[in-house]
Order: sequence, then C-alpha cells, then structure tokens
Amino acid sequence: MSSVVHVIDVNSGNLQSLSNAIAFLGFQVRFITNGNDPALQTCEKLILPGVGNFGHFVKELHAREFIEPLRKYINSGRPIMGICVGLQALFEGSEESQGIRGLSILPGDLKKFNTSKKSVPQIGWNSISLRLPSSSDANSLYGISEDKFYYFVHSYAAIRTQEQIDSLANEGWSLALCTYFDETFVAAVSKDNIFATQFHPEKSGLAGLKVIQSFLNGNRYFTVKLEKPDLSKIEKTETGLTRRIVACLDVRTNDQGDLVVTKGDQYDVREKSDAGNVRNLGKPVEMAERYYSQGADEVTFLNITSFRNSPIKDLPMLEVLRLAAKTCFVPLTVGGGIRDVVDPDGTEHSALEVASMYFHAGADKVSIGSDAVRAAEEYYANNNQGLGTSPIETISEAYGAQAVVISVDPKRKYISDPKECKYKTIKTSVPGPSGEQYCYYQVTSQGGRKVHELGAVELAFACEKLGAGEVLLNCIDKDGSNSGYDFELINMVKNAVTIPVIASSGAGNPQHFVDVFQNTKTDAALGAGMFHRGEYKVSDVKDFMKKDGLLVRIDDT
Ligand code: 1PR
Repeated sequence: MSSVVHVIDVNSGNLQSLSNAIAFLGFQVRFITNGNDPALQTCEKLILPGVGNFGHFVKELHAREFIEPLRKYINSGRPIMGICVGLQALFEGSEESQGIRGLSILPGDLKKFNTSKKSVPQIGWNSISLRLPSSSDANSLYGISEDKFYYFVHSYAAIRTQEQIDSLANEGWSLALCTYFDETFVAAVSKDNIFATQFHPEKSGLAGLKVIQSFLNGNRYFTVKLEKPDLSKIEKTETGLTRRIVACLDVRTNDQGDLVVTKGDQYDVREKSDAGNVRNLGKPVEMAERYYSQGADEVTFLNITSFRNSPIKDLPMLEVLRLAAKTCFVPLTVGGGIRDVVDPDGTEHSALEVASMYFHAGADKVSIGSDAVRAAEEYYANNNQGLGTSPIETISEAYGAQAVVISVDPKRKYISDPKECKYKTIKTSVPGPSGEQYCYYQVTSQGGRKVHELGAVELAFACEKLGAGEVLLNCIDKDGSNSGYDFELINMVKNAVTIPVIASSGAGNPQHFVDVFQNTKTDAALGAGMFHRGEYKVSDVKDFMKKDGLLVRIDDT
C-alpha cells in the first residue's frame, strides 16, 4: 500500500495540522491545488479538508476546477475522506451561503445551530452515537467510537430529524450522530468509498489520530462494543460537551534574550527577589507537549510582550507554533501582537496577514487583546457598527468566527451607586474597601498598562457583533492569586454573549475547576501557574473533576 496521501488544498485554513497528523502517522502528504492535476487520476487515497465558510470553500472548488474531477474520483471507488467543511460540501447546500450548491452526494442542507440555549459556535469535545444501516454490528466508520470524545468547532451542521436519519440509514449510510443540546446532527458518515467527519480528527488527540490512521490503512470495519462505559456517576452536560480544560503559556523573551514561559501575579512577571528577573518557568514547546500528553483539551500561547525587532515572518512565536503543532494534536491558540504591523524596513502587514502566518504555522485560533479594545471603541463610536476593517472582522471573514478569540484583561472597579456608572454593573458579594456594594470590570489593554473607558461586558458584546467566536476572559485581580476564579465576572460576561467563554485567572488547585463549572455557565476553564510550577498536572485536574462527577475527556486510547 502506498504511503502517500493526497490532500486537496484550496487554501482553506489550517492544513498544517492535518499534514502534521498524517506525517506523525508515518505517511507522506502531497497537496493537490487544482482539479487538473494528473495526480487526481492515479492517487489512491484522498482527503478533502475544509474550515470556515461553506460558500467560500465550494466556490474555491469550482474556481480550481475540482468539481468534475472530484466526482470522477468518487465514482472510481477510490477512498475519500472529507473533514469539517469537507463533509459539509457533500450535502446540497448551506444556510450559511444561500444559492451555492454543494456536491449533493448527501441530501439536504446545513443549518445554523440555534442560539436560544447554547453557545454558538459549538467549540469543544463531544461524544457520538452510532446509527448503522442494518442490524449488523460492523461499524464501518473507521473506528469512530461511542466511548470517545471528538473535537468539534462549527456553527453550521447537517441537523436532522429522526425520520431523516432513518432515511439516510435506509439508503445505506453509516452515521455517527452528535447531539448538541437540543439539535442532533451528522458527525460522521460513511458509505462505500466515501467517509467524512464534521469533527476534526487531526485535533481530537489520540482518538482522532486513530480514525485518520484507520482511514489511511484502509481499516474500515470495527466491531461495535456492546458494553458501554458506566457513566451513571458522571453528569450528562446539557450540551453533551465535556468540561474543557485549557493550558495557557504566557511567553516572552527574558533579559538574556531567550524565549521563555513566564507567569505573573496580577500581570507582573518579574521575580520579587533575584534582581527582578523575568520568571523563567520553562521552554514553550516542551511545556505545550507536556500539557498535551497530560490531556489538556487545548493549548494557548500568549506572546505577552512585543519582542519584535525582526521582520514579521521571522517571529520566534511562528517557530513555536510550527514545532508544537507537529506533536500536539489538540487545538492551539496564539495571541499577542495580532494587529496591523510594520516591519523594521517599513513593510506593512495587515493583521489578516499576521494571522494567516500563524494559521499556516499550525495555529487553529488567534487571540486578539489590545486591538479588540480598539475595535470595540470604534464600534461604539460608529453607532454600534463595525467599519469592516478591524482585525476581528477581517480575520473572522476569511477564516470563520471560530478562529477568532478575544482576550479580555479586565480589572474590578468598585462603585457605590450603579447609576454613577454607564457600564454594566453587579451587586457584588465581595464589597469594596469602603463598603461599596457594586462593581463593574474596567477593560485594559497592552497587558494591563492602558486603562480604557469601557466595561468588560460592553467589550465582549461589541466583539461578538464584530465577528469574534470566543472570549478568553482573564481577570487581572485574580491572575496568579491561586484563589479561584471570579464567578461574578464570568457570569456577567457569559450572560451578555452567545459565543463560548473561557474562564481564566486564579486557578490554584483542582477544586477551583470544579467550582467554576458548578458556579458559572463557563464553556471552558484555563489554568497556567499551577501547571507551570508543577503543583498539579492537567490529568490531576481531570481525575479530580471526574471523581466529582464532571464530564471530562480522558484520552486513553
Ligand atoms: O494585546 O493582542 O498583543 O495580546 C497580548 C496578550 O498577552 C493578551 O492576551 C493579554 O491577556 C496577555 N498578557 C499581556 N501581558 C500579560 C502579563 O501577564 N503581563 N498575560 C499577559 C495574560 C493572563 C492569562 C493567565 C491567566 C491564568 N495572561 O492568560 O494565563 O491569568 O493565570 P493563573 O492560572 O496562573 O492565575 P495583545
């Protein structure tokens, strides 16, 4: 069997992660960028990956003359695997892009998830249930299993009724179905030589690598395990998603010029003794690999200072992403410096170009901090409308909302009377130094150095409108304190947006993770210092949460 895998490349987002996963499994990747490439006539395995916008993806397939050659490939009976928008393109169309027709190999359209009771996009690890065409116990979905979790990131899906599911199964399709709160959609399909997943196997840890490996080796059939794991003591989350744990690495150059992981207390990263040196807690790539192997559901890198004295393409963080993406098969986020920049020689680069470099290096999401504040201020100054030019808007337009995180750095401000304040306030359970009963959270930028006339709620709200897909919600008061998360802040922001929120700042022990999921509706919880100092592993946190009955992903494939 050939060890070469052909991958269709229509420049759609992060092909790097997929090609890293394929290389990790011992196969070679060849990209096909045009339907006229003769390789399409002879290749033995084909992958059709896609992220972002359905219409953009299908238009690119047309523009690069892929449609007919793809049909011929499929009719020839050779195996093809679609991923994410690569699955979506097999359907007739999508609500996301009216009037654009997909390949129509599967019936019906994609629809947007409703936002009435859940965060959209769906971002996180969900489980599936199998629906096989007959009473056969042969699972022909390349080892996709009901006892594993897979990583989903999407707003549109092939949402189907029970009747429609039965009809697909009657037509011979094997299905993996996922239920996101109240909507059941096609998470994977297979029939004959066609196989496709809505989730990202290349970002689903060992469970996902196993699916890719099975496809590449042609191991289609697995026996369905009849015994299901005992989940009776584990919660059933409303959304089906596991409690997502993010490990965060604040990265900067130290005074010796080395790139190190550091960690501050209320954003101060210098040692109190040791001549005030920058705290050096280790090397970014090594630490990311450690957290991946401990079971982190995501790894975030934040470039916390501008260490640019070189052209943007030589940024050391790009190399960090490139290396980490080769061995960490979970989503990677990078933040810090995502904005329009100028090289030392005067060459200008848009934020979209900067983000593209990171996506091509292996990042799945970019996180925007200071520039998100600027964009939100612009939004309010422009009668609650974006100008269409902010990095949030341009990156979200090109790569999808799910690829744009905003990082919020707020500080608690006490006030005596909410009428004094034009921002969203709450009655706090922790009164201020002069007995103030109310507070709001004032937004900062530039790592807390610049204070803005804006509240955290207003910032998150505006950024969602501009196209952000997730909020990384830090809290300067809590950062490095090991005293637990600020529930009041988290609840306040979570109530103001429909996109997912990652709670950050203050985690000091596993109980804090249990607490934040039990006391807020956060979608994910982030930890930094307690992992870096070696006090707890990510797996300690997950084991603890599991003992407490919380649903977590443990990747023990
Ligand atoms: O403004 O777009 O260039 O992005 C800069 C990014 O760097 C922002 O995401 C900002 O939050 C971050 N940042 C800037 N300065 C600091 C600093 O610490 N001096 N770090 C900084 C922010 C906060 C969290 C931290 C949690 C958890 N780090 O990510 O990891 O508070 O810590 P804990 O669990 O140890 O309490 P731009």
